[in-house]
Formats: sequence, C-alpha cells, structure tokens
Amino acid sequence: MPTVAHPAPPPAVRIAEEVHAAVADGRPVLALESTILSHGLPRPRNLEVGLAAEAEVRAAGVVPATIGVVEGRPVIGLSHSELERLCTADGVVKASVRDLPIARAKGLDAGTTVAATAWLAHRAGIRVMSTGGLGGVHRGAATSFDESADLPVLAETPITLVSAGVKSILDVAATLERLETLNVPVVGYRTLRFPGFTISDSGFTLDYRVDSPSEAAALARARDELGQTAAVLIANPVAPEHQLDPGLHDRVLAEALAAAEAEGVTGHDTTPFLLERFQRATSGRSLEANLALYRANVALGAEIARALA
Ligand code: PSU
Ligand code: MN
Repeated sequence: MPTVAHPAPPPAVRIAEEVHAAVADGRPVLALESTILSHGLPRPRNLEVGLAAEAEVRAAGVVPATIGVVEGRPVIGLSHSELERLCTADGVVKASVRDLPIARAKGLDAGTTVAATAWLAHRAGIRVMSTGGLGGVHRGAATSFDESADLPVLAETPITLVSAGVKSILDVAATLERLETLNVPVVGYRTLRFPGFTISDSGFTLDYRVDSPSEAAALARARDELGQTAAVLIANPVAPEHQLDPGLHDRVLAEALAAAEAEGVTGHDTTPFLLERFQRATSGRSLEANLALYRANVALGAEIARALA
C-alpha cells in the first residue's frame, strides 16, 4: 500500500516516546491542537477538555498526541504537566507556522494553531488530526487580507483533518472558494450541508460526502495513491441537539463583529476575541456547542486513525 512520505522530524522537535513508538509500529495516532486550549476556551475548562479529549482517544485504542510548544521546543505528545502549563501559565502565545522560529529563538510557550499543529504532526508521521472549527478567510479580507495560515498549510500538508467546517465568524463562502483554489478536498460527514461550527448547517452545500470512518480513510488513501499533498477535510456537523440556536448565533455574531471593529481588534487576536465574545453573549451556550462539536470531532478522528492504521 502506498504511503505518504513524511519528512524527517526537524531537530528542534521532541516526540513523546509513546507517540514515536506508535508511529513506528503503524499503530493509530491522533494529533490534537493546543490553541483551542490556550486561546479558544476559558480556564479551567480548557485543561479539563484537553485531558478528556486525550482520555477519549485512548479509550478508542488510539494514541493521542496533543501538540504545543514548551520553552520554544515543539512537542508532539505533551505530557500532563506540559498540557497543564499551556492551559494555565501566563504569557502563552498563539503560534502558527511562522511563529515557531520566533517561539524557539525566544524560548516561548505556545499553543499551536491548526496550521502549526498539522505542519508538526505531518513531520512526526501522524496522519489524522481533529480540531473544533478550522480557520479561514475573515470577513472583510478583501481589504484586510486576513486569511488564516490554516488554509495554505493544509494545501501542502497531506493529513486528514476533522473539523466542524470553518468557524462561523469567518466569510464561509470565501473560505470554501479558497479551499477549492488550494486543491483541498472537502467532504461532509454523513451530510452534504457544510457545517457552520457551533451551528449544524452553514447554509452552504458540498458536492460529496463520506458516511463512515473507512470511507474517510479510503479518501485519504486515494489522495496518497495520486501522490497529492494537500490535506483532506472531513466536515463533521455538530449534532442538531447540541447546536447553538441559529437565530441567537446570527444576532450575537453581528454584535461580536461590530465590537471587534469598534475596538480595533485585528490579526491573530481576532479569532480569540470573537470566540470569547460569543461565549459571554450566549451565557456559555456557544461554549457548550463548541465543546460538543470538539468531542465529536475527536471521536471521529480517532475512528479514522484506526481505519487508516
Ligand atoms: N477551533 C476552535 N477554537 C479555536 C481554534 C479552532 O474551536 O480556538 C483556533 C485554531 O487553532 C485555529 C485558529 O487554527 O483558531 C485560527 O486562528 P486564525 O484565524 O488567527 O488563523
Ligand atoms: Mn489571521
């Protein structure tokens, strides 16, 4: 069976022994990002969520590899105390790919975004990762040029990513167009409706769906057999009973976007600002939806990792 060539891990990276052994033996591993913990969820829930995700992955017979940066060193498979540190310490930054050299040179702690996590996971030989909602093209990007590095990194990183679509704070239509331009296959999981992060349906449709972990794994293998090097995006909608009320979602989104504009929030602060604003304005209901969709994506990612192993 053809497999993707994984570049050798960069010398600065530390891979946990358990993860290294599982990758070497061809056992299933699921990569998890840490920006969702350090910058996307409030304390102390963030640590509980990070630990629960790892426990769930283990219960599915898969080795979890939460990825982050500790004192400048990218770690694939954070220890309990390292995870705790990224969830609780002051001065933890948000690292995309371009921030990794800066974090390293300055010895910073960092949560890694989807972009940085996927980039590192691929170099550690990991084939599947889960997140909440992918980054993408921000509203107003035509003038601000604010497009998450998640997109160009996925274009050149042959990993399978499970997410509840892209964050609804984004310009979803433009993000779908960019994913097409970047040659990233996008399929719905048991649906042709593109998910809207904390709401089940973004209002946009997809051309293709997969209905099982083995179908998702077959898609990743097909990509590999063609020698293509983009990620495959498995868009897994939040269960309707866990979604945020769509009317409430739309109202709060309008308020949050106006607040960001009024307060002059830009760049990498935009996503954490809008997510936090959402959590407060919905009295935590968007947080519950975010946690439900994240749990579901972790569970599905683990099943796909098993199907691919
Ligand atoms: N999904 C969530 N919460 C988050 C994120 C994703 O449910 O906090 C993070 C991811 O790490 C993603 C990042 O890569 O937001 C995108 O940020 P930006 O738009 O600045 O690239
Ligand atoms: Mn940005």
